[in-house]
Amino acid sequence: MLNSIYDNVIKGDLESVKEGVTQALAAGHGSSDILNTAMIPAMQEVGRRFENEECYIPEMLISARAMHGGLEVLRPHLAKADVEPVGKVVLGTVKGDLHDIGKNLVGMLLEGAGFDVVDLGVNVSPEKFIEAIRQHKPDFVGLSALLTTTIPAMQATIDAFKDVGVRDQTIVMVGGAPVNQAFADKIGADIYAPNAASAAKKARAMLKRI
Ligand code: B1M
Repeated sequence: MLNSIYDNVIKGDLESVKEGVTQALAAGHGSSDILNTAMIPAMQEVGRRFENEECYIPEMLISARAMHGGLEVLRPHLAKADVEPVGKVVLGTVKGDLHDIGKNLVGMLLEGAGFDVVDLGVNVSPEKFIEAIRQHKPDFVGLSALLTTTIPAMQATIDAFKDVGVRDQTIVMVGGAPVNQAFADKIGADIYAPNAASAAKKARAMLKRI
């Protein structure tokens, strides 16, 4: 069952992915099992094929669409309803970057951990993050980036927060495949999380400390 979800994400067969995830849940597979053993490895394989020129952007896009469909089926299982919000997060993929699957997953697990999530989407400018900080007064701002060419936008965003005096009003969390702890330290982020589960765990732990 999980193998066919894996194959269908790679093929980009949206309906089969949604059906497969629904059936896997009904058969008792846990949502994180479905994610970590089928869906995420499938996207990694798509990335490997793209790198080796075995597939191209249209194929990546239809796989991403299928992944989104599967994530929507998983959403209620990842995000528990009826939990009092423990804090608020403004989340977005930084300027110049259109990747949102990982960011969406982080959002879902933060919701599951009890956070109220304001998702600004992709290609989010520093100005838009600043506007959202002023409007929503979040406990955290989460910046996601998937490209080595867009991680400098994380630094630019944090610098812009300092320039307008909002840096001290919020905790900044960063993540995404090319990001690591050393980079997070270098740009002055408060938290680096390597994956969505750790983002939710670290966000909760940080709130308990303050
Ligand atoms: Co793009 N892409 N892509 N792509 N794409 C990568 C990232 C790439 C590694 C593929 C490759 O070459 N192997 C490569 C980047 C190379 C590099 O920078 N070194 C790449 C490239 C080059 C590009 C383009 C430049 C291609 C081109 O146009 N020539 C272009 C850029 C467009 C742009 O953004 N301006 C591009 C476009 C696209 C699509 C639009 C076609 C599509 C995105 C669709 C979408 O997201 N809606 C796409 C896809 C699908 C990928 C791959 C195949 C899959 C990404 C993904 O969703 N992974 C990717 C290859 C790969 O990752 N192996 C690739 C699954 C997801 C669950 O993982 O996003 O890593 P991830 O998220 C994880 C963690 O990183 C972390 O938690 C998540 C879940 O555990 N995390 C956070 C993420 N954000 C976080 C935030 C946090 C904390 C943790 O706190 C706030």
